[in-house]
Amino acid sequence: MCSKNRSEIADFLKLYLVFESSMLKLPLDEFMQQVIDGGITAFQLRDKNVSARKRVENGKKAAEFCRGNNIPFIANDRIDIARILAADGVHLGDKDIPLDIAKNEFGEFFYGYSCNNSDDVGYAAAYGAAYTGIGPIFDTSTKRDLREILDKEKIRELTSASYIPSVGIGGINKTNAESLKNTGLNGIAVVSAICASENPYRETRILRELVEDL
Ligand code: TZP
Ligand code: MG
Repeated sequence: MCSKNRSEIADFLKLYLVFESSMLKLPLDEFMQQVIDGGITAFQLRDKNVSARKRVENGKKAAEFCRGNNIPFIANDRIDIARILAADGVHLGDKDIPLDIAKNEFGEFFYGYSCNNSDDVGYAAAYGAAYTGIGPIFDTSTKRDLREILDKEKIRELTSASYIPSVGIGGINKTNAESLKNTGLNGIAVVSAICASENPYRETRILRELVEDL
């Protein structure tokens, strides 16, 4: 657990890995070592395709790697799991526990909030989200019930609607990451581009280089 200022948050959003163990081509330990060596800047335990028990088991291992390498560890949706794993942050969306209630009851975490429109950004700002996840940026099969895909103009509108640092998500990979220049995003969040890779180290390195001059 730790508190972070705005510029620290903006820095760690550069290359934010959102983890799904069901996609991995390597054992978890090897995968974690590769993505850390490759240069991820934040880690989110999403892991929606496994039981809560397995998610906690995976999260324990992943959190150890993160903690040993100064990578913020964020839990998706589940504040109970965040607490069990002593996460730094929790990521919530419009179907999850409301941000204001979560912040009041579980104030030890910083909070990220998923945004698809200006109402979401207004809500994130009103209730003190530390960062916003803006998307989907491109089409993706990783998430069901995908919201409206955002064009560059819309992304710019949402990033400039508040001072909250923001990370883009949805279908981002090495072929399209560069197109996000000048959108106001502080970084990219990826699931399949890294999790489903045969060579997570190489994939992470390439993406990290691409986002250096976002
Ligand atoms: N939220 C919006 S799109 C998405 C989430 C969690 C999935 C992104 O996955 P991928 O594999 O990087 O397209
Ligand atoms: Mg959620």
